[in-house]
Amino acid sequence: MARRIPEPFRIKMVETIRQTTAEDRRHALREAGWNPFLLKAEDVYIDLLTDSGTGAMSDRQWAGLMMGDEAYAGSRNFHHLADTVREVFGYAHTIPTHQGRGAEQILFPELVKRCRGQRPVFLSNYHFDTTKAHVELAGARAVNVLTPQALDTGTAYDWKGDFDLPRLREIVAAEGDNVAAVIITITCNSAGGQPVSMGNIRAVSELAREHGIPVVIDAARFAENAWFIRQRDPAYAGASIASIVREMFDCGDMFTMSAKKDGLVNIGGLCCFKDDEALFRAVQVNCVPMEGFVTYGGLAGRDMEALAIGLKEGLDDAFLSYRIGQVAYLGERLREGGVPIQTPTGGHAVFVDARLLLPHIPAEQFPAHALACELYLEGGVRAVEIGSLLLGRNPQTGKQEPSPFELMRLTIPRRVYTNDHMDYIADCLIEVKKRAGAVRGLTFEYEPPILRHFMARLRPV
Ligand code: P71
Repeated sequence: MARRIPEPFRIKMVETIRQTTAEDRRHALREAGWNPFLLKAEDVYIDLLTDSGTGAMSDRQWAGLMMGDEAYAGSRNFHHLADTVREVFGYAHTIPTHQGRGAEQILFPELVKRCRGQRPVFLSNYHFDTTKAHVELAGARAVNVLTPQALDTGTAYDWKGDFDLPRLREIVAAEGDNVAAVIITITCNSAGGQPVSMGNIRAVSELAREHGIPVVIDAARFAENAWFIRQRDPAYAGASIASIVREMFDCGDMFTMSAKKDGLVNIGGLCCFKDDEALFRAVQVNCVPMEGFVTYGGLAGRDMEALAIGLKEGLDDAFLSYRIGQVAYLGERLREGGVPIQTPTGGHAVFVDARLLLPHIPAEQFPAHALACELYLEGGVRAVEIGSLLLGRNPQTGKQEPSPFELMRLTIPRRVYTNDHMDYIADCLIEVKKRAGAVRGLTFEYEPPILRHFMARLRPV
């Protein structure tokens, strides 16, 4: 087993978390309709629902909060943020937003308006669920063009976030003017926090440029992607994270970002443009009624200050090596314990393959969700399903969409839990594995019509 990388920080403030009894947890889960989303956070011991907005800010970021300039327009913190974006990404124009989906809702309608075809389509390695929702709200289609290597969780491949390039070429040729944009999601969340290689980013960008298609980067986990490139691509072995980030973003025309991940803040997003001033102005117009005036976009001045600081802290070598190392350590413990996971382990989470762990539970009884419930009952650990429950039904036919994965995501917040917490999580899941055969599938008691996973109520079959 690889040596653990100790936390590159010391702890100045602590927040008590409460362990519960098995009886407490049974009661809480029943009350929550067998849906971890509906649990009270206080009934959770270790919360791995998401890495989004759940990280710990540094002393420097907290100090930045005190420097908030709460002017309605043109605050000093906005300018600090825009300068930081220019420095880190090389993009001239910045619009702050309240979070990632805020950026999506003001950008995508403009890309659809500019699309020359009659049936606009967005092509991505994999659209995250809010991204797909905003593509569809803008009246376009969302098509995923992920490398097939990502689907085989048991076989290691360095770049499971890559686009399937031959397939992308075919679709671009067939769709012609309908292609509104290509969205490169780094890292690829839905495939298991998997990186996209620099070669793939460059090839996708060149193909798009040949056809006059705009390239959007969905940048939520951009620093983790850069770290993987340095780790796995010998051409970048000696490169700085900052230089890899610049090279990745040189391949894009604009980016949307949920800053709640690698931006190391609890709230915030960005919508930025390299040099397309006309598009930037058009998106600014959308920002005002949807997010707020163009120099705050739904954020307080102090939030923008914390983000300006966080964007640069997130590039730190020692931090990234520890961060991704911690997730990898949890992955290794689970693999050693015989728990099947997406291999290699992702940047922000370990994705457990519930199809392999609970083969007796069919997709329509949501094996990964059943596993998440069982893990909560075992030790108060809250994970999240990324599978059939999340994917939902086809809105036209009402039939369950076939999901390429049935994964349970153990998402690790940044700088929050220690390596001892990782051991606890692994011990709990290995315990659940021992009784895997007895875990039962789930069926709906209440199924909401859209985004059902958030509010659904279920019961064991
Ligand atoms: C994640 C999330 C946030 C989430 C979503 C659903 C349930 C719980 C938590 C958000 C992303 C993302 C990518 C690649 C855009 C967004 C939207 N991820 N792109 O993974 O991963 O950003 O949440 O700030 O609006 O848990 P937003």
